[in-house]
Amino acid sequence: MSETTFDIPPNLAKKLRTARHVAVLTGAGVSAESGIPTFRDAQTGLWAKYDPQELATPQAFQQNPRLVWDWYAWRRELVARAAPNPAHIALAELERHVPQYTLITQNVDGLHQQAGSRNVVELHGNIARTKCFVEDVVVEHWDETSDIPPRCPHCGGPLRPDVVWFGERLPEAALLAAQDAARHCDMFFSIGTSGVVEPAASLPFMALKQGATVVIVNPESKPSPGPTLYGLNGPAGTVLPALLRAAWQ
Ligand code: BV8
Repeated sequence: MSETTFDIPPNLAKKLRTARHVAVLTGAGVSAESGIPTFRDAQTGLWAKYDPQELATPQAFQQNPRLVWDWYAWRRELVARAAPNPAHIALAELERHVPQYTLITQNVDGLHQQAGSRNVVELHGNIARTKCFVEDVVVEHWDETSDIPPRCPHCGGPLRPDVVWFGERLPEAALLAAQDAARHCDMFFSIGTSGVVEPAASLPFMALKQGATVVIVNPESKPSPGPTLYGLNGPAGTVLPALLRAAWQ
């Protein structure tokens, strides 16, 4: 089967080969080729009529906890059936080539860790973790009753996914680590994100401002030839393996 290739600008490959500190920000587009719909894709099937920005909020959970719990249960099912794709695998391999590497993700699917990435900064939490809505502590075991959402075994409050909803603070340590990486890296990759949601969306600009080379990987990105801003407009599952081949083979 012919390997789908992508033309990587030679000077970009050279920059990556000699980079000291690489930071990467990923969004839903990196998991699209694993079969997980992005936020911009219409939510499929049962959920087509809901807007994620409406459901991923504390208000929606308080108004209709069952609906929000069921939406996440559906997404957890999708994630459980998904496997890392060549984009996740290339990003795990990149970590082995670069002296200092920070992988920052907006995704909550845990696929970067499944692909072997070690230093992963989860800005928006992880759908596989569950926490108490009242005590805000992670809960690992609870009695499966007819209650939906299930109840916290400590206080009886409703359980919720351990993800950051709109209007909620990001985990302090994760945000600080991401901003520190953006401020000190010499290359910053923004991969598979529409760059709308703050404060993640500001990270590439922080990197550009301090003189890092910024590379946008997105089928919708405008191609741009560098030298400090590159647009590689193709799917991450094709572009990233081609980038690693160009730099190290
Ligand atoms: C906060 C977890 C403050 C839950 C998510 C400043 C200005 C304006 C608004 C704000 C602001 N500051 C804060 C806000 C409000 C809000 C916000 O940003 N709103 C937006 C809508 C304007 N931000 C917040 O509320 C944040 N909290 O700031 O708190 C605060 C301070 C003090 C006290 C209290 C509060 C919290 C934001 C986190 C929300 N949680 N996720 C869950 O998953 O259910 S956000 C969620 O949506 C994702 O995590 C992600 O961040 C975002 C979706 O974006 P993408 O990942 O980019 O996905 P998208 O579908 O949009 O795009 C996919 C891209 O991939 C596309 O470009 C496509 O072309 C591309 N693509 C497709 N296929 C491929 C591909 N690319 C490569 N390869 C492919 N194959």
